[in-house]
Amino acid sequence: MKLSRLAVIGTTVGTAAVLGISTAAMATSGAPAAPKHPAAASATTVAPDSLRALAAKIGLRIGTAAGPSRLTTPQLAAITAGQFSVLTPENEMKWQVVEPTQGQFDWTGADNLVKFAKANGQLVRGHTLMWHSQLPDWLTTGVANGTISDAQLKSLLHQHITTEVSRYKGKIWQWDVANEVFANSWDTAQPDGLNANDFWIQHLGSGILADAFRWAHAADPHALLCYNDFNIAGEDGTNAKYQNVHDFVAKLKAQGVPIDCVGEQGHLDTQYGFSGTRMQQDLQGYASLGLKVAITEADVRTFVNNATDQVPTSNPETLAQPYEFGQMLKACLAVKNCISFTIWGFDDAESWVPGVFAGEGYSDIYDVNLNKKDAYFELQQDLRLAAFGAPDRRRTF
Ligand code: 9MR
Repeated sequence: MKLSRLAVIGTTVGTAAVLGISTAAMATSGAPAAPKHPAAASATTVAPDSLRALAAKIGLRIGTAAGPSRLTTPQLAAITAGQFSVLTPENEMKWQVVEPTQGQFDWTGADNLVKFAKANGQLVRGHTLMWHSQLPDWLTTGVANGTISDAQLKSLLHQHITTEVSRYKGKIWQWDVANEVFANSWDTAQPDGLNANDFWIQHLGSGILADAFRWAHAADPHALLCYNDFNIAGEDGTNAKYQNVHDFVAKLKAQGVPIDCVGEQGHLDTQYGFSGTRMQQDLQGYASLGLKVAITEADVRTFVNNATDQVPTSNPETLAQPYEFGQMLKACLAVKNCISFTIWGFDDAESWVPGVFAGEGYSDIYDVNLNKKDAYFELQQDLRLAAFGAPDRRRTF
């Protein structure tokens, strides 16, 4: 275990000092006014060779998705705090979790994450306000049986966004306002590229995106508001989904809709093609619209022997996994507007992958026994080298 090493070489100092930057200075970009974010008040033990400390040298935030166990299990919590400078609640801010019964809220998980982040000098990516998945049963049932009309659905979404964003006003750096509403090659696309069968598009039409961003902005004018999706930078052979998202957000910007960033999730699989060069070009394409960009859910899965041990079944795949992680980070590093690089969790044992993709796993940067993998060292080395040439994000704020 690397904990003893962390403790030995780590220096206990104010996190802002470790990061070489104030939290407030990191916090904004396209946001119209001065940011209001919690000061990095804690004394976290951050090793100088940790991912977060190395990335701080160029003003990049390194993140992880954190469910409750990554905040409370001591070994996991030490990594969550020691390696990362921004946290995303893996599930705890989703509508199903925060309002399981209509009008009855449970903010426990979300509050705990925000508290943990504050204590450890970390920012928070809020995730996610409008998504077809993990909606409360009372909502989907009501829509299905007609007791909730489309007009009522719109008003409920407005209320949901306002309630949640207001609750955490000033405490969220980036919000994933809308998630996964564009069509993939296997979906039915509308002429504007949105998924015709997406729950929100089906019931409320394409205009709901602009509404959602406006409602979120009204509740917290200083949070960076993002559109978040997968296969929108480098993974899609035709690049059609990228083009659709690009053109749609360009239109939103032209209409004055308060959108500040695009999040590329970065869920890769070594069996498919992926172009780091294309990812960089696409991230730059969004950046050229005046948007910030972020890698929001990076992981790279591959075929493994079993879901418990998660040993890759072929040698090239073992090499491809860290290579593709490195390609994603390098693409982000090359684009000055890329402000954060978040990994979806960090250890294979807790990953969502084996439960969803039969026979696959090994998708994170720590193995099932919490040992650092090649992917960790790949990211660490890329960040070390970045200090010698990658554009410094701090000058963009
Ligand atoms: O990692 C999340 C997993 O625990 C949930 O069961 C799942 C439900 O769909 O959502 C996972 O996170 C997703 C994220 O919120 C949006 N992009 C895809 C992620 C992986 O499915």
